[in-house]
Amino acid sequence: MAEHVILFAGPMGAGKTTAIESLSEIETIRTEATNTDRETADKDTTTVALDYGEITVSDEDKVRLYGVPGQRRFNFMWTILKERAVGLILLVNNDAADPIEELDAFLEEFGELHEKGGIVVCVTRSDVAPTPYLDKYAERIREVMPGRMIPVFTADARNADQMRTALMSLIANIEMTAMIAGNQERAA
Ligand SMILES: Nc1nc2c(ncn2[C@@H]2O[C@H](COP(=O)(O)OP(=O)(O)OP(=O)(O)O)[C@@H](O)[C@H]2O)c(=O)[nH]1
Ligand SMILES: [Mg+2]
Repeated sequence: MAEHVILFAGPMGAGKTTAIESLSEIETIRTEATNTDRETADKDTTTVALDYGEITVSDEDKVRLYGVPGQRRFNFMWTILKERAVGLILLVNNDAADPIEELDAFLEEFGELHEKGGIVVCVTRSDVAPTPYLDKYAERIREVMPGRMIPVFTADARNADQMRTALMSLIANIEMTAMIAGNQERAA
């Protein structure tokens, strides 16, 4: 049985806690506190340490789902959880003040996870704000991480099927990365 540790990162209100709740087969662990920054995200609570959930895929792979806080003042948790993860689901809410800048900032912070396994970008809340379109995200990814395979999806974090599609795409990438690394080791 293979085990994967997947990180959910992205700006405040992107839907990290919601996505883990949608996907998890177990009752999730949450660390929510009162949200004092309603200007950035108009919701009652915000994550202050982590979210945790689990899902089994293809009957044998257990996937541990960790969410980090979106607020930078809690970024000590980013460092701790980044170490453990082999893949990243980067959620960006399309109604953020500048979602492409958010994409950029989070790729800079978490981009190394591409080399460890893979990254998938999910653009959420595009029903609330239809633009920017996905091509703007793809363009920025090509600029800041040229030559890397980083899929971009539109996804509603509340929708388990959509989040599962993104997760399965990430796991396929992680397994491909592991296979290539294995082949290189055998050839060395
Ligand atoms: N309309 C709409 N709402 C969405 C969508 N995706 C997520 N949401 C909502 O957006 C909010 C996201 O909140 P959280 O899941 O707490 O966001 P988070 O990324 O964990 O935020 P922090 O922990 O504060 O960094 C929730 O109210 C979700 O129900 C979407 O695609 N459309
Ligand atoms: Mg959260």
